Amino acid sequence: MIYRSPLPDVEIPDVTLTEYVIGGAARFGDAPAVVDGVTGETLTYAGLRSQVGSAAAGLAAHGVGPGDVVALMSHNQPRFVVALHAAIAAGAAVTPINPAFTVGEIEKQLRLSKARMLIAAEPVADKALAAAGGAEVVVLGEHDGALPFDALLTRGTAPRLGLDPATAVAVLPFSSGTTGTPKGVRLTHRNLVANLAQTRAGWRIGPDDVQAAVLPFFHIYGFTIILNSGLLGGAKVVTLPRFELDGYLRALAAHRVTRAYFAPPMVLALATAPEVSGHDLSSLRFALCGAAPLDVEVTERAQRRLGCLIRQGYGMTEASPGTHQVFDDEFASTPPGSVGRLSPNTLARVVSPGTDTDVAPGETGELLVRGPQVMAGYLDDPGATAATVVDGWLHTGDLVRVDSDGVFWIVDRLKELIKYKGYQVAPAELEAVLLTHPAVLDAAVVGVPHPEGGEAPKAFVVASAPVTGAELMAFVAARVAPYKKVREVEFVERIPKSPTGKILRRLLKG
Ligand code: AYL
Repeated sequence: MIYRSPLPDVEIPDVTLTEYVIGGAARFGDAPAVVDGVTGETLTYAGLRSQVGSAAAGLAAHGVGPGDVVALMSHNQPRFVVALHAAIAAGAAVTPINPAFTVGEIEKQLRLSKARMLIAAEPVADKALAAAGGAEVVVLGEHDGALPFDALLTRGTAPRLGLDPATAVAVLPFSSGTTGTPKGVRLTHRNLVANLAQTRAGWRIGPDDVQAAVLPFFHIYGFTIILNSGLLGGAKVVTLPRFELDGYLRALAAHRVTRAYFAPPMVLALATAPEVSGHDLSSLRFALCGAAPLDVEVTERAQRRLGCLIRQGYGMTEASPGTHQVFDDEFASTPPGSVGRLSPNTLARVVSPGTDTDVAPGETGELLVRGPQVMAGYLDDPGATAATVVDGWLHTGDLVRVDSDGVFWIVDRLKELIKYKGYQVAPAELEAVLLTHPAVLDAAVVGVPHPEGGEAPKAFVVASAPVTGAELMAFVAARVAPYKKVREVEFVERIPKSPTGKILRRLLKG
């Protein structure tokens, strides 16, 4: 049984991501494209287009071109957008790096992605320089030892490259997928253009819209759904570097935000904090939450306080990311606990996990999706690619149910991935860190419920020498970004494993 979108297929233009997103910017002229919600610094559509063109020319003159990977490590700010599209327009693939990463984590992503340049925000320039190795460091601003990004702005325009959108990789975000450690996800220009065209069919974003962009552009949700969808529609995108409730509410009111994008912890904060009633949020027309499960009761409380419906988005990095949508026209009629219906040009199956057998309609099974937004594959990992995309079907590792209206409900997560505040935490990565501790003989990490994070990593450890849980948590914390921290340790005599050596995580989850 193959499920289809209720919407007709859309045409996918045969252009690069940057041509698609800002090629039409001339139409929006001096309208604001990206506004820094903290400093008020404004980049107009005309300014964005000319800065992207001249920075792309500068990068090309600097030797950056097709086949190169440029890493970009920054919080949300207007310069992120210029650097991103300039590197893409120069023909490079951009690998976004979380600025909260440790030097070791940055080094690893640079090494795996083979990045030749690292463009970093000023506050994380020292980490960038410490991690860079052979990559050249460019800074958004000024910093000793790094080339200022503005030095790349020349009088030129973006080079004409003749890239094939169907095969050239535009963005290389990292995801652990259904198993193992983070891998580069090869998203082509066509994958991303497709997902923007698909998204646009269900959500009308126009020049009158103002999008609040606090969720990071270095994650695929912020990247496609908030930033590039907004620019494509001619909206004003207001950037905030981090979520802090009061500043966020002030930005919503001051900029008359029409479309807000949340992850579950933000909805939880909005549902409970008294501050919400002190702000004029009457401009809000649309609010979306995605990246992790959202409680219906929390949704209802938050939407009452906001005076705006909140519905869920769903997808994954490997699908650019959107596969399901609650369409604008169906916002009120779609139940808040669901993730809506299939986006155009997207097919789905629901199978009995580990098999190719469809479950009966209405039954729970693993979601498989297929469409032009599905990645070209993982970087340098044909084994993981073959296990994840089988005959064109992306295995999501999520358990879902489809109701008789074709509305999908996420029931559970089958894959080992942990989501802390919507961010990916790969158990295999934390297990590898734990195993480097001299007193750790064996370790397994699973997600357990956590009040603010939704879930958080808990480690089961077999010790070979005296060590405390606090010591092990500090050991991991020194080596990974704060959101990946192990927050609980339990000592055990052995880790349950299958005959082939696979950790039986379900047994540990209890
Ligand atoms: P990644 N409910 C439950 N789990 C979810 C949801 C949701 N609404 N959305 C995402 N997930 C989980 O790669 C699910 O396990 O991309 C999925 O496989 O960081 C995994 O997160 C993918 O994590 C939108 C709005 C996509 C948001 C997103 C989030 C993409 C996260 C489309 O319209």
